[in-house]
Parts: sequence; C-alpha cells; structure tokens
Amino acid sequence: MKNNLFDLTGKVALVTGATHGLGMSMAKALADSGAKIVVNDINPEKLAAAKATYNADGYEVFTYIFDVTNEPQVIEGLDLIAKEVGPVDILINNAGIIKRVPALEMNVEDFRQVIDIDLVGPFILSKQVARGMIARNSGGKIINMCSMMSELGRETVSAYASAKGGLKMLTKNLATEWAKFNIQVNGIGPGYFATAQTAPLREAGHPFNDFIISRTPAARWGSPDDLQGAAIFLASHASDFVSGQILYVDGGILASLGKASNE
Ligand code: NAP
Ligand code: GCO
Repeated sequence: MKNNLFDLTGKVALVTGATHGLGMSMAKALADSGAKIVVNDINPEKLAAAKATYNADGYEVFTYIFDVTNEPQVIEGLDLIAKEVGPVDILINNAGIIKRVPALEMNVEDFRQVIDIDLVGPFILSKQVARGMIARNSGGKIINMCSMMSELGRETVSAYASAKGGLKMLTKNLATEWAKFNIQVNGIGPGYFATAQTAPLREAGHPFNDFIISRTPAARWGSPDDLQGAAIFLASHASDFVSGQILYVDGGILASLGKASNE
C-alpha cells in the first residue's frame, strides 16, 4: 500500500515571512511533499526577490503582501489566496522579529511591537484561517514557530521570550478549542539556527557563538533544512492525532545542562 502519510498533494500551504531563512526552507519542504506554496511577507521588494529565488530553485510559489498584525489586511489577503490559489489547508506562522535590549532599557513601544508581530500576528492568522477551515468542514493544520525562548529566558530578550512563551500557550489553547473541527495546532521550537535573525550572534569572535556550540550537544548551529522533516510531519496526515505539542528541533540543547568547558 502506498504510504501517503506525508503526502501533501492537493493542499495549499501558507508560510508567513518566508522570503528567506527558516520560512523559505520549510516552504520548499512542503512543496517537495506536493503542496501548493503561498509565501507572505511585509516587504514587496524582498517578496519579489524571494519569488525569483524560489523560481530559480525550481519552485512555483504564489506571493501575497500583508502585515500579519493587521487583521483587515490578513482577511483581504486570505480572500485573495482562496480565490486565486485555493483555501489554506496548512498555515505556518513563521513571521517574527526579535529585539535584543536589556529590559531596563527597552521602551514599551519596542516591547509591544515584538508581542504584536510574534504573538498577536499568529493569533490573527490562526483565527482567520481556522474560520475558513471550519466553514469548509475541511479540518487543517496550524504550525506556530516557537523557540527555545518558549521555555527558557536569557538576558536582553524579554519581549521575544514573552511572545514565544505566549505562543506556546496559544498553541495549546487553540489545539483545545479546535480539535472538534479536526484542526491540529502544534508548534516547532527551533534551537539556535544560522539565519539572518541570529547573524549578529554568529559574528567572528562573538562569545555567544562559542557558547552555543559548547551548549548544544550536537555542537553546531542548526541549518534551516534541519526543520524540513518536522514541518512535513506536522503539516501531514502523519500528525493527525498530534495537537498542542511543541516539537523542539534543537540539537539536544533543551535536554542538556551542558558540559564543563574542559570536558
Ligand atoms: P528572520 O530571518 O528574522 O525572518 C523573519 C521573517 O518575518 C522576515 O521575512 C520578515 O520580513 C518577516 N516579517 C517580520 N515582520 C512581519 C510582519 N509584520 N508581517 C509579515 N512578515 C513579517 O527569521 P528566521 O530566523 O528565519 O526565523 C523564522 C521564525 O522562526 C521566527 O518566528 C523566529 O522567531 C523563529 N525562530 C528562529 C530561530 C533562529 O535561530 N533563527 C530559532 C527559533 C525560532 P522582512 O525581512 O521583510 O522584515
Ligand atoms: C537569541 C536568539 C534566539 C533564537 C531562537 C532560539 O537572541 O537568543 O535570537 O532567540 O532566535 O529563538 O530558539
């Protein structure tokens, strides 16, 4: 019997903020599994450049501009997607920002912006996509990009950790409310990955770079492609009885106290 547990043929997948980094890698993985890919971003120039990259790499993508924090823009964008591509079956709430500022120095506007994009945005997208899934009685998959900071704090990332901790609990709550509609809501919790977002931490000689290498049992930064299996799993029938879970893809870092520097 053909094993179609991971087959996404006929599905429409929306990945927010997927012009590069983790979002692009996960979008390509879902496309490789048969899904039609819809890529969102807030920046038209970056989205146009990303489309060219996807196409050059052999992927057809549909691109839509909207700010995930702006509910009217999101509603309009989802309506267009439904008309031009098809209703969204799989949503990856990937768009996000981080501001690394000591709490005592962080202004409230910056704190609020991180919460707005990293937590309120996924709420808006999830609510509007779920409404369509429920209206169609289609069921569906929602995947929220959580973080190690959904579990741990570290200096300078109070807003981000608050948002990602909240996103973990939003994931569990929506999983509870929407199970009756056959909508599975899960999270992916990447460890430390080499993307534009962490580039400042990986600059030559930055102490954090050595710290992460030593603190991660796999002794390396994650590569965006390391997330592809988790994304396909949580987007496919293989996870139909999995909901409210955060799947950590972290090289073992959350499992380990770490080792003494001279070990
Ligand atoms: P990234 O390089 O910062 O990319 C984030 C994307 O989100 C960008 O394309 C950005 O667009 C977009 N975006 C920002 N605000 C938006 C808005 N209001 N509406 C729509 N799009 C918006 O991030 P990444 O490293 O690929 O990570 C992707 C996700 O995984 C994020 O949620 C991040 O918090 C999370 N994560 C990352 C790591 C890591 O180590 N890299 C680990 C754990 C979790 P512009 O470029 O046009 O601004
Ligand atoms: C930081 C990093 C992390 C990663 C990721 C870890 O400044 O600590 O940016 O927050 O982005 O979220 O899982």
